[in-house]
Amino acid sequence: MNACKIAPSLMCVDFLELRNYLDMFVRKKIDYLHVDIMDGHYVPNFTLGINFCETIFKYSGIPLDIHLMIEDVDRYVPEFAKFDNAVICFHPEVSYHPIRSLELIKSLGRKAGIAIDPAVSLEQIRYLLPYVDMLCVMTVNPGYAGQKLISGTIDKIRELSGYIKTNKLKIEIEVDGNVSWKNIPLMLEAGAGILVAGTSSLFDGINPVDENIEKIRTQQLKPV
Ligand code: S6P
Ligand code: MG
Repeated sequence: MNACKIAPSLMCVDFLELRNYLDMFVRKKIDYLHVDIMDGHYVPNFTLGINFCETIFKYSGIPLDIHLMIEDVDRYVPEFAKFDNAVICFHPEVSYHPIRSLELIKSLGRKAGIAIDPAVSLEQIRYLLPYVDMLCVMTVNPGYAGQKLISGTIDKIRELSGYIKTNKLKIEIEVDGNVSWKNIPLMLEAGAGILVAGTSSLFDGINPVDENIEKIRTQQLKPV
């Protein structure tokens, strides 16, 4: 099993401690900062925004993993594409022409991804895959942290991973939602390569976050 990448979910941090967390993420060579962008329409919640992205990227230089949970994707992509090395994911069901949205992201020099709602199947996104750099497989309903895993989603990671290998596509699989100590080995075994770590692991409120980073890095080596 290859080393997995870790993308801390920043909607789960204690904002009063943000600077300390960013310093530590730089020290720990964290791969991505996962930033959830919600508009109160596509999902019934609001979270982080463009100014937040500007602040944390300017300060840390860590590539942003931008998870758009918004309508009107094409209108906002250029705003988020200004962050070097970012990967930008959107939910294809909210774009009239998702291939056009993927091409827009790539034309602006960024990696393009799609986020897959728990109810969306491989069949529904098959024709998008040749244009995709990353799949963000959601294992909870989009909108909130701290939810329970929806059954069947880990099997979907396995199915997608098999499809990617069979078709020799170059796509990384990220998993987002209830990435817990119990679920991490199952998700990795199924083929996930990037873990969005939120309240179920990194920010579990039990151990310090820097120790939890090490725990994830160690845990991935253990057999399921
Ligand atoms: C949810 C969002 C996620 C959450 C993450 C929280 O809509 O896309 O990125 O931040 O799932 O993790 P946890 O461990 O609280 O489920
Ligand atoms: Mg997310």
